[in-house]
Amino acid sequence: MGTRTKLLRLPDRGRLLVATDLHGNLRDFLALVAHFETLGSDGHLLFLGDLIHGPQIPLERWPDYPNLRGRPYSDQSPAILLGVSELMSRHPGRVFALLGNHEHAHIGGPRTSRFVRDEAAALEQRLGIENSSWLSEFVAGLPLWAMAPCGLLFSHAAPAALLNEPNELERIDYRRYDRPRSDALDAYRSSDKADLDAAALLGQLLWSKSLPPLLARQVLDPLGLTLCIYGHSVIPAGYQTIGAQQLIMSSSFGMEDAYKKILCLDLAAKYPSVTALRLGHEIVPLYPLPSASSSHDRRDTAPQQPGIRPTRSTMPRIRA
Ligand SMILES: [Mn+2]
Repeated sequence: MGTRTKLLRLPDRGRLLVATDLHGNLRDFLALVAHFETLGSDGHLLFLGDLIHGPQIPLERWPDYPNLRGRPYSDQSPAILLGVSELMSRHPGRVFALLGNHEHAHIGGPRTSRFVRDEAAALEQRLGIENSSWLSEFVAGLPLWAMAPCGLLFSHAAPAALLNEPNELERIDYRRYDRPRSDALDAYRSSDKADLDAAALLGQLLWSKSLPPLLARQVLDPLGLTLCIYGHSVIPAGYQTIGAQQLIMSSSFGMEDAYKKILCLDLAAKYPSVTALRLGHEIVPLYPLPSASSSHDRRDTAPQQPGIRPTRSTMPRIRA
């Protein structure tokens, strides 16, 4: 896989915005970009996966789907991929995305079928051959975990992996996975770590909904980390803590606007437990949008960056 790594190491200074599970919601993506732009030149942005695959049903039929809370939208995954790619090339080393199970579906993972029978096939049909090939390359290069010196572990789903050291993640091949069983964690807990098959590990890492508090400690302690933060599940209130070391967040999908949450963190700080993540400080509502005068970074009054202009892109042009 060349220089591709499954583990992203975040810097030890600057601000970090974190959002998860956009599922093709372009309006929420642009709201997030507005937050990012208030951070100025030391801002970083991390997506915890599932950028893509949103509802493709007529807006007036939303009431027929009880899981579709919030303001109706139509999937705009192609525009989000273009936007993320544009942000990454405009802000090198400051914009990151982790692999979610919906991205994984494009490179051999289980085909997701929340809105159509095969969401990966449906999106690739919209993208066309050239852009689908770009998408596979992009997804294959996404890391699974991000670690920050401030004590945080980020992942898409619950980080259900007892690693002795984080480089063990590199054994994973995204093309090989085992679908997790409901008892996978128990089996894993009692098994010898060295024997854990990398394919089983990948399945657990992309699909586990949460960890028991004791297991979270066993995951984090060997890595010298204090807190894990992930998405994947819809939390109607926007976030939920489990014990002292886990925060599940919901930024977009399945949410009412008023409850959508993002994180705004100080990479130079220390976060010893979930109580260090305070509503209104580290846990920030996605809406209302930040005004020009309010900045997440109280030390920085750098001028705002211009908005997204699709002028230069590493991604081929998308068909309408
Ligand atoms: Mn997911």
